[in-house]
Amino acid sequence: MGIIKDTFKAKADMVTAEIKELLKEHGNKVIGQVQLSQVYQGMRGMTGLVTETSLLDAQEGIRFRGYSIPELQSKLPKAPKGDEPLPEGLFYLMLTGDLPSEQDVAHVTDILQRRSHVPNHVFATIDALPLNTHPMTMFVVGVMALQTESYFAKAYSEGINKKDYWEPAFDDAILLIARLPRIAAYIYRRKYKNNEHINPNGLLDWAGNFAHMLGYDNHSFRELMRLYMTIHADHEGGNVSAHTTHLVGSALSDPYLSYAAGMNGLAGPLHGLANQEVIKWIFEMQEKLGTDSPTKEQIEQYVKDTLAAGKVVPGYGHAVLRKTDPRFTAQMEFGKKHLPDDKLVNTVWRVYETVPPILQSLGKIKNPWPNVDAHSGALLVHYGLVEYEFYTVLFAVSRALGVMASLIWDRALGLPIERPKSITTELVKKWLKGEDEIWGE
Ligand code: CMX
Repeated sequence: MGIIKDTFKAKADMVTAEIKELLKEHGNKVIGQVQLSQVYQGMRGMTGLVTETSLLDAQEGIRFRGYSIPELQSKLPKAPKGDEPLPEGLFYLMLTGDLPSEQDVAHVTDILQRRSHVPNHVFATIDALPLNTHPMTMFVVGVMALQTESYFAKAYSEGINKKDYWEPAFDDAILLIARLPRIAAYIYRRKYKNNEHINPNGLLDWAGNFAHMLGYDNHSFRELMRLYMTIHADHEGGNVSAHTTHLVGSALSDPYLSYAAGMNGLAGPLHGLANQEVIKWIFEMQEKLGTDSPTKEQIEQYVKDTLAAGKVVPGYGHAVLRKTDPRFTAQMEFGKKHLPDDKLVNTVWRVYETVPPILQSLGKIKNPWPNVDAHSGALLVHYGLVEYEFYTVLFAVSRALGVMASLIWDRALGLPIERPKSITTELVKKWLKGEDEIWGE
């Protein structure tokens, strides 16, 4: 794996030295204040983690090592005759901090291809699950079965020096990323396509080959997968999937265990599963209204009915973002370019015109704008990938790029086991009366 590993190691040594210096000089600087409401409300806005790979700005959206999504679309290498970035390039960028050359990306593609063979017991384990198992459950079970391959777990049991943790973590991460498309495609073809599997095409890039193994082999679907795998890869460190991967990894659970834990979080409807919920919600709306092109007035009523039933409008809102998610916009641009007349995509755009003012009028929602999940399903349906329960698996394959790059950094930086302090309401009440103290005040 030579080049990328050496590049990473040199970078990691430099950053480790920088952090050591930084903490020596500024380690006791106060970063912010914590309010009681934050402790009860999901630690929102509380800074407590370091994640090197990307940073989220509430107004601007995500930046990967400083680059916005449109910048990535113009600066990252592309497939032949392609316009969308190759996600391997984003992985290189997140891992090393540097924009890759065409050659760097070809190197990553090559590394992934060479390691993409999935052992048979993984397929056998997935096959043991009933066909009605949710694809995300099959996916996580598949990842857990693959854990038998962990270099990290083996090296730890053999007594590895802590300075070297990063190396087997690196090897595990690469192997996992290389194999996930095959596992995901296997689940898709098993569950929805009569168990008729498609062999990998070793001449294609990572996302192009994934599209091929899923059975969608035209140029624009491959382009969609390259874009999709790029924009879903990372969203800084505090979201449930990234944070869980980091947290579980901090116990020195190996990358397979950590990633599987993170993906169990991605499978929640307020996080990654929202992509299936969005399209399900739109299909149900179409069925209820008896039309595949609902008007704005019809959508308005349907949104109000959803809220009155005590449900969320899937695909809208965000814990950090306060504007339309640039990942939504990137998909909208893709739609305008490749499928401007698609009825479902046009419905998504009409929903976009309708939902924000309604959510805003409620007065309690901090972000009425669409997130990444509001758009993705409609594009997939256009190409025939209509089985929406599978959508979160696509998200999960992409998310591996970000959380694995971060996990390698965690081990290289020697980050310790994560262990924040929790309190009881009993203590809070005593503290408010001045009868007790809260540790760390
Ligand atoms: N529809 C209806 N109500 C919503 C809402 C939505 N889309 N978004 C937020 N709210 C409600 C919250 O449930 C909360 O209500 P209560 O006070 O009654 O509990 C209130 O508005 C305030 O919430 P908030 O501070 O604006 O949002 P949070 O940071 O608590 O939650 C999120 C963020 C994403 C979980 C929430 O907006 C949501 O549930 N959205 C719909 C699900 C979704 O699209 N999730 C995907 C997010 C992106 C991803 O991770 O993939």
